[in-house]
Amino acid sequence: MENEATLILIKPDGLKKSLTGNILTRLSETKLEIVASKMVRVSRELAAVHYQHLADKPFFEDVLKYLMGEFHDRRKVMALVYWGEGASVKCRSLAGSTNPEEADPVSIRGSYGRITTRGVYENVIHVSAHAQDAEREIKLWFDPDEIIVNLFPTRTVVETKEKRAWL
Ligand code: IDP
Ligand code: MG
Repeated sequence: MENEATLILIKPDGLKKSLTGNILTRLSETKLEIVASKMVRVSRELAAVHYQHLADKPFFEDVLKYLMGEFHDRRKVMALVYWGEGASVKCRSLAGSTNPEEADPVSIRGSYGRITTRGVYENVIHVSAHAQDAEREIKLWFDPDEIIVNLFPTRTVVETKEKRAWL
């Protein structure tokens, strides 16, 4: 297997249930390297582009609200990039199936996920499906300078954008 990167999101239910430590411990079994991490307040636009492949599904709206934290009073997710051999396959295997009731009971989703009465699969984490999806998703969630290795080709841009600085 080749070295590749995968995007992990600890979704708002994972944060609210205080599962960050458990999830990171489980993922450490992969021996992959964490090359980026941050907390993100998820805009509707970001959620919609992230889940663009579900746009025609009846649960699309609820999945956006879920990722934005509207069901959990936690308007944030933890985003991480894991890097190494077979990163997506290894992390998805630990995550378990999309439907938490069908997921292996000892997988992360099988252990901690649920289907809500609204029908949303609250499955605690996101893992990119494969290297190609991972590239699209990592570029969506992270800037090159937020990742400590060079994953993809970059260009230099001159920005004049205002930003906050410490007083
Ligand atoms: P994945 O997260 O395992 O890659 P996707 O098909 O990409 O699965 O779906 C993205 C997310 O949308 C899932 O993690 C889950 O939260 C939600 N979802 C997917 N399919 C369903 C469904 O049939 N009903 C309700 N929610 C779903
Ligand atoms: Mg997916």
